[in-house]
Amino acid sequence: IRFRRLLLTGAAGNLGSELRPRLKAYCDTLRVSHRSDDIAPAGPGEEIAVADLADKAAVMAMVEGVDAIVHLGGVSTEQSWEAIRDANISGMVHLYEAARLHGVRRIVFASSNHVTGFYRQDQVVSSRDPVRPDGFYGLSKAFGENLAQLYWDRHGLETVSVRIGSSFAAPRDRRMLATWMSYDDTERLVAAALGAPVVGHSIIYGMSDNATTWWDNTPARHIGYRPQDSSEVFRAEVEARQQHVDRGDPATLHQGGMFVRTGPFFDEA
Ligand code: NAI
Ligand code: 15L
Repeated sequence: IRFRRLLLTGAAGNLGSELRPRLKAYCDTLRVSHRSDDIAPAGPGEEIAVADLADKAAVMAMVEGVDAIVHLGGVSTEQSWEAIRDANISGMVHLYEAARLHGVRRIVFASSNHVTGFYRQDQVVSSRDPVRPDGFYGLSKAFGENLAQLYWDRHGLETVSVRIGSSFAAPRDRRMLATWMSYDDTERLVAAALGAPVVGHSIIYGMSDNATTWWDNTPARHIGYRPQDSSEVFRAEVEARQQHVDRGDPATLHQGGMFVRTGPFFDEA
């Protein structure tokens, strides 16, 4: 797969900084976007687009002329409703409207495992199960997935919604032994999502080939993602570091971990 111009939003974030150099292999020009100009300057084959997702006109300009989008921008943790609404609700509508009007072919949307965070850790769920968001953040990602479905059904704009588990250099705790996705596997998944011939709106969980898992990716087999890493190599070190397991803690019992009891909700803000 090779696009003429690929847009990466959230390019200055944790995952964006990791994917930015890697995505150049898949396009002639990588347009990297961030909400402010606090982003590393454009390198060879790159161009910068500054846009706050809440700013409809700026998003429209950001999307003009691109063939496909890897959408990582947005609020990535449980924050105030207003911040989540602006970036993940309004921002998603701005992005999809801009994509429709500018004829973008496909979007890879960074959804989150927190769409189903209130399932328990002794359940294995698939994208066919009903959503059970663990907060406003997870709910906003469920909205994003539904928006993507609408734009496929109504306008033929394709999306792969990736319910990313934990994409970090290494798993940080016991929970992440199940949810971890290596950066190399993250690149493999994004490449598969961009390159699969037909995706409509597909939902896939973003995880490595971990020994323990809460997610069944069978419904997304057509994307052709084959993880090659596993969290197992970190298990001994993680379990030694975190010896105590509190089974009375909702964060231990549910897939969303700490997110199931992290505010702010209105009365705690
Ligand atoms: P991050 O918080 O480091 O990056 C998100 C970027 O979006 C930040 O640079 C932030 O400034 C930007 N942003 C926030 N509000 C914005 C707005 N209104 N307009 C424009 N930009 C805005 O998060 P990370 O870890 O890089 O995640 C990237 C994406 O993947 C996020 O959408 C996150 O929800 C999703 N994700 C990441 C996971 C992970 O393990 N890293 C797990 C699940 C989902
Ligand atoms: C997410 O959705 C967050 O963006 C990320 O920071 C991690 O906390 C991840 O989920 C996780 O569940 O580990």
